[in-house]
Amino acid sequence: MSNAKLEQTLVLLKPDALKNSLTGYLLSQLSEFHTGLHFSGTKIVQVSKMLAEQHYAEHFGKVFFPSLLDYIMGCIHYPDEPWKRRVVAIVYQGENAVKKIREIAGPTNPHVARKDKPGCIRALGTIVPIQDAEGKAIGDRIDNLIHASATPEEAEREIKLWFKPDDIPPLMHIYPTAVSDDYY
Ligand code: 3AN
Repeated sequence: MSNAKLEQTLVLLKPDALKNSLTGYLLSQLSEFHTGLHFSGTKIVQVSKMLAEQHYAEHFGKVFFPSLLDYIMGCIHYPDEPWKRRVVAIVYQGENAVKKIREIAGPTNPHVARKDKPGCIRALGTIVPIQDAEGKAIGDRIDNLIHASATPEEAEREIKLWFKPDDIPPLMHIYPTAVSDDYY
């Protein structure tokens, strides 16, 4: 029997998680033992500006948008080592995958996470003020270690953005896939 009907969600281990060697901890927190979920895809991605803009399209035009792009592209945590600018992108699959991973990730804002849900992943994050050219504070950058899709609809959009169909084993596909006979 395949897992084809089970929900999928996208997780990104962001550059601050890599920089602080938290990847092992995060993977343990998200393991099958804790969540009952399974990997169906994983890759290391050097995030292009186009991918970052597409992923965070809903925040386009907000004051923190440029710093959000720099953050996910790794420019903030690896300013002088461009080869280290990566995220670990993972598709997890299983019953209620979106909700289960959001629970473990916790609230978006690390201050709120520490107050309301101590022990969650984002409780380990930080908030950095953003300044304009004159040094005036204009907003915040939220470094919260992990991205987790917010809804099954968002998960589908994001997984299709980050992964190609053949990055995921055929028996774990949950979205219809066009097949071309031209080259086979
Ligand atoms: P979540 O990541 O919890 O789904 P979203 O989708 O609202 O939250 O935001 C995506 C990312 O955009 C967040 N992880 C955070 O880095 C950044 N972000 C969201 N809201 C703000 C804000 N008010 N100020 C600064 N950064 C924000």
